[in-house]
Amino acid sequence: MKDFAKLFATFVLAIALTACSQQSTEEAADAVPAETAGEFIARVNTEYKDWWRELNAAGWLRATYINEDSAVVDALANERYAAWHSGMVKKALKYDGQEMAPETRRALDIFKMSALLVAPDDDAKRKEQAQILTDLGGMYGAGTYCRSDDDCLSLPELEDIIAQSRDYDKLLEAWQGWRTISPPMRDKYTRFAELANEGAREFGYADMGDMWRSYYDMSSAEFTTETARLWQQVEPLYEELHCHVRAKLGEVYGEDKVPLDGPIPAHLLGNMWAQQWSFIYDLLEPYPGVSDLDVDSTLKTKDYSPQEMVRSAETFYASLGMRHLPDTFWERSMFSKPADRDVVCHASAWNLDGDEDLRIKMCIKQTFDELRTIYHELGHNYYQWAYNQQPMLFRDGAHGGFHEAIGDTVVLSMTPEYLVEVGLVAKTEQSKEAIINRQMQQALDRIAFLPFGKLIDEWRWGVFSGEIAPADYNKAWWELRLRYQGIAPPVQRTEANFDPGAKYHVPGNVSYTRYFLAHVLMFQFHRTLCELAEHEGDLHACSVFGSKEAGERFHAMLETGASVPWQDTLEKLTGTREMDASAIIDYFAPLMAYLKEQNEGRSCGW
Ligand code: X8Z
Ligand code: ZN
Repeated sequence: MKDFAKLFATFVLAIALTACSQQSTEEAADAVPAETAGEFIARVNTEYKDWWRELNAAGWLRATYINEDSAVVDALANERYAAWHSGMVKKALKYDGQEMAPETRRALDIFKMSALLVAPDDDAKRKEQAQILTDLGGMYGAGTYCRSDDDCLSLPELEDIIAQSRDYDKLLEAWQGWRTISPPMRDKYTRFAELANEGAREFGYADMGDMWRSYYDMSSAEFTTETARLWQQVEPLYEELHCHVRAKLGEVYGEDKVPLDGPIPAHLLGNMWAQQWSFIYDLLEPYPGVSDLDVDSTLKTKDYSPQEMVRSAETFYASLGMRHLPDTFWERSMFSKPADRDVVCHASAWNLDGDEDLRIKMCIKQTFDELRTIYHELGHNYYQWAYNQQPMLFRDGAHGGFHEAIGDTVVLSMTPEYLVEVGLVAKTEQSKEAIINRQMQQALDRIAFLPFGKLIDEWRWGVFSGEIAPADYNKAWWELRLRYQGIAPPVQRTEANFDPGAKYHVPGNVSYTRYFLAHVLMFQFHRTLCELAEHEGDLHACSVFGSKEAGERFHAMLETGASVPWQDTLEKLTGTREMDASAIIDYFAPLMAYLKEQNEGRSCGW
C-alpha cells in the first residue's frame, strides 16, 4: 500500500546537488524556470525522499499508536507535505510543452499525480483536509461496537463472529454493530470529497476520480472502458458462484431468509463486507472430507506464532532466489494487536525510508486466511525492496494492480503439495474431487471478490464526480452492491447510515480498483511463472515454490518499478500488453463445470 523508496544512481545525485544551489532563483513564480526539467526532477527526487521518510514516520506512528498526539503529528506532516507538493506541481506545470528526455516526462507526469493528499492550494483548506483524513483513519482504527460501557467488541472480534457463527441473529448483531462506527464519518467524508476535488481541479483533472483513473498510462475514459471490459470477461464466473452459494445458504438459513430468486443477505457470507467468502467453505465443501486442507487446524494445533507464520512466507520468497528480510523488519514490524492501545489492524506493508526499512503491520490470527494475507503483504515488501534502486518517483508498482498482485501470485502457488511439503497439512489426494474442493475454497476468495473489487471505486468515482450526491451516499452504495454482487443489507438502511465508511479503504482514502486488477493479473503472472518453472499440466496444480528461473524473471519485473509504462512491464514478463482474464477463466475451468452442473434447474441471477 505504501510504496516508493530511495537510493539514487550517482548521476541523479550529482544533478540534485547542482539543483539545490539554484533553489533561490526558482522562487520567482512566473519566471522561466531556472532549472532544466531534468534538474528539476532530480531535485524533486531528493526532496521527496525526505518527505517520504517524514510522512511514513508520522503515518506509522499514527497507525500503531492512535491517540491525540499521533493525530497532531500525522496531520501536520501531511499538511506540510501537501503544501510542498502543490508548490512543486505548479513549477512542474511550467515544463509542459518543453522538449525533454522521455524518462523526465514520465517522472513529471507521475509527480503531478502522486499527491498522497490532494488538497487545494490554500493553507486553511489544506490543514482542514489533513485533519479530516487523520480523524477518519483514527475513527476507523479505534472503532468498536459497544453493547454497554464495559462490553465492547473490536473489529477483529466482530470479524471472528461473522466468520464463525452460523446463527442468523448473532451475525446480524455483529454486522450492524460494526456499522455503528461510520455515521459520524459522513460529514467529514463529504467535506473531504469537496476539498479533494478542489485540489484535483487545480492539478487539471475533472475531479479526484478522474485523477485516480489517470494513473494508468492511458486516458481516464479508456481506463473506465478497460475495467468494464475485464468485468464482462469474469462476470459469468461470478454469477455461477453466486447462484450456488445462495442455494446452499438457503438450505442452511431457510429460503425465507435467503430467497432463491433474490440477493443474498450481506451478513451470511463469512466476511464483514461480504468481499471474500472462504470462511463459509464448510457450508459449501463439494465433496465432504475429501483431501482435507484444513490449515487453520494445523496453525492452531502446532500453535504457530505470528513470527513463524511470517517466516513461512519469507521462506517462499527466498525459495525463488530473493533475499531474506532485513533484521529491522523483524524488530520493527507490528505482528500482533497490542493490548494497551488502539491501532489500525488492517494489514499493510511499508517501506519507511524508501530503502530497506521494510515492515508489515497486522494483527495476525492463526488462520489460513491470515497466512495468505501475510504472503500478500510480503509481496509488497519484496516489490518495494526490489525497486529501491530506481529514482524516487519510480519507486512504485508498474501500477497499483501490480503491487497488489505480487503476493497473491505467490499465494496461487500454495498448492496442496506445497502445503504438505511445508508441514501445513498432513497429506493430499490427487482426485478430481480433491481438485474441486480446493477450487471451491479458492473461488470463494478470488471469484467472490471480483464484483466487490470493481464497485468500491465506482461508488467513489460517482461521489467525486458529483453523480452521487451526499444525500444519496448510502442508497447509491447499496445499489452498486446489489447490481454487482447480488447482495442486500439484512436490515433497512437509510441516509442516517454511512456504510461505505465501515470499509477501511474509504476512510483510509486508498483507491480500490487496484485489487480488482490484481485479481486478473495474478492469474496472468502465475501462468507465465509456471511456464518458466517448466510446469506441465493444469495451471491450478502448479506451484513455483523453489523455482529460481521463475523467481529471476519475477524479480526483474519488480526491479523495474514504475520506470516505464505498465504495458511494457507486462509485456516483458508475459509477452502481452493487455490485462486479460483468460488465465483466471482457464484456471477455474474444473470448478465452473461443477457449478454449472449444480446450478442446473436453478434460476440464477437476482
Ligand atoms: O487491503 C487489502 C490488503 C492490504 S493492501 C490486506 N486487501 C483488500 C481488502 O482487504 O479489502 C487485500 C484484498 C483486498
Ligand atoms: Zn495489498
